[in-house]
Amino acid sequence: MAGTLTSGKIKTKRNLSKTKVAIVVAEWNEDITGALYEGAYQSLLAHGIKKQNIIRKNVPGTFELTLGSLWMAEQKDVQAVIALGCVIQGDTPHFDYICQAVAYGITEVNIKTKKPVIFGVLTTLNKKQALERAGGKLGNKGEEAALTALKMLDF
Ligand code: DLZ
Repeated sequence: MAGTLTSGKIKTKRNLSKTKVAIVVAEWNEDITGALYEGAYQSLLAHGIKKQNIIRKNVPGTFELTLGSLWMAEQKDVQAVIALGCVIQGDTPHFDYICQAVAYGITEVNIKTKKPVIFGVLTTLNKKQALERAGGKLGNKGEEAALTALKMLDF
């Protein structure tokens, strides 16, 4: 893929041994979001972030990622937040409302808290596309979200 590294290891200037990162995970499509979490978690560990400094919080669905991320980003000792969700298109416009709401919501949390809050939300037409991006043939977008967080921390 052009542009940026989406998997593997990156070099960071910052020493990450004291960096605290929150990962907020939507419970809808848990098989997918669980795999995204694993991708993000393993990547943070591989870059030197300590186990005890990776805080996982669950929210019911992707729509709730905005508030969950805000609560975590407002904590003084949390330096970055990764929001993970998976919205799969159904027969109703619900998909569009959730996707739009969370995209705006997460943007606002970035601006309000001035901390990196990473948009790790899959928005796919079907389950197959989601699986391909959650450890399948197109990689793991959770890992990609972790790398994005690390790059923003290194800004
Ligand atoms: C209601 C709903 C639907 C239809 N689909 C999804 C989905 O594909 N992925 C997801 O994460 N959440 C979904 N939800 C739940 C909403 O995100 C939210 O939890 C509810 O609307 C309650 O606010």
